Amino acid sequence: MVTARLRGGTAEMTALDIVFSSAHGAQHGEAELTDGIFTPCYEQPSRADRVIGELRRRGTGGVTKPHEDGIRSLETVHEQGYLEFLETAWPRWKAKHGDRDALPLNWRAPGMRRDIVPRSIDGQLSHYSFDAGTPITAGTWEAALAAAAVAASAQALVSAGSRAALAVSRPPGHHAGRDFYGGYCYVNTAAIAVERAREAGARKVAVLDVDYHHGNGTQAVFWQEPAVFTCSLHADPRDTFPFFSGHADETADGTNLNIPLPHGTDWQSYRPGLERALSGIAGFAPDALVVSLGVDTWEGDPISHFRFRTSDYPGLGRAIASARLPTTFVLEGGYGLEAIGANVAGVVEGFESV
Ligand code: SP5
Ligand code: ZN
Repeated sequence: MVTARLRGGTAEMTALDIVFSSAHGAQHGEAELTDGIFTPCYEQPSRADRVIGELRRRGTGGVTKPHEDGIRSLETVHEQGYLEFLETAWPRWKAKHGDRDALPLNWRAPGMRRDIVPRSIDGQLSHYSFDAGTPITAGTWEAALAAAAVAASAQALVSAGSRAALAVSRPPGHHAGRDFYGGYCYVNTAAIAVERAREAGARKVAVLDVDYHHGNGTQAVFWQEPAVFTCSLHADPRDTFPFFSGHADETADGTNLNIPLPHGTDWQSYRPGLERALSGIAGFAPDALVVSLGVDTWEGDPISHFRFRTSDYPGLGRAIASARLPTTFVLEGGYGLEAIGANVAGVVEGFESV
């Protein structure tokens, strides 16, 4: 059974458990389609390398390699047919089209068939994806397996009694559903952490998603699961990707809370929404918390429109710590390479300071 470790009034300087695998580097996409052109992928290996480099430089926590099995972790969240697709997509694509990244070209319109899984790799890319920003590459499966193992391992450490852990996992996960990928995400690492917590005895788990984008995949995975409360603060999907999910009226009978915010939101204007989210979580009274930690809320992020400063992130971490729950942070977005390390470190150091 997971129990919140109660802390006294004094700051307790237990180092954070950090889990990292260099296998994330196997996912190295060439280009995504954005603004009408192919642009080098924003989601690139240097992101996680910068984060782990900064955490090591600061000595924020002890870094370990994953000790949980990637496949087994994936099977707790994703459909078997989807996993088989993901594992075989690259060799099938390469045999047909050569050694360049696999991207889909079309998607179903309303009224078209959902019940038919196409036979061809091209049709399957269309069937299982929802955007043209998420290339399948030679290393996608290896990296996705590693990301799953990293997230499950971080949660396993928390479920075993650690106060908090950080999964420095890549590629990110919160846009991926049980049987779809998109938004730079192939497997849902936060959902994997949730299921790992439940395996260890947590009866109720909350997810707090602070990435700039709505966590549509996580919301979809747990939409019909009353034991998991999902909550996301994000840029209003009327303006921003993923557009078709993340609106305030998506409540799942009270087990989902979306807080859409306007472009230009800064830390001060974010705080009331965060308080609402934390109240929602407190009302749900979970045994554990999983945080989808995206730092694409940073003012210099190349694809986003919030205005967090690097000096704001420790305050975000302190606010999350006020939930007084065993907490697993899973890395999501954040594309400003010069600040991604400092911003992630700021959150977890702020958390640890409470
Ligand atoms: C995990 C995560 O943060 N995924 C984000 C996926 C966003 N995909 C759409 C990005 C569109 C960016 N277009 C702006 C380019 C700047 N000119
Ligand atoms: Zn994002």
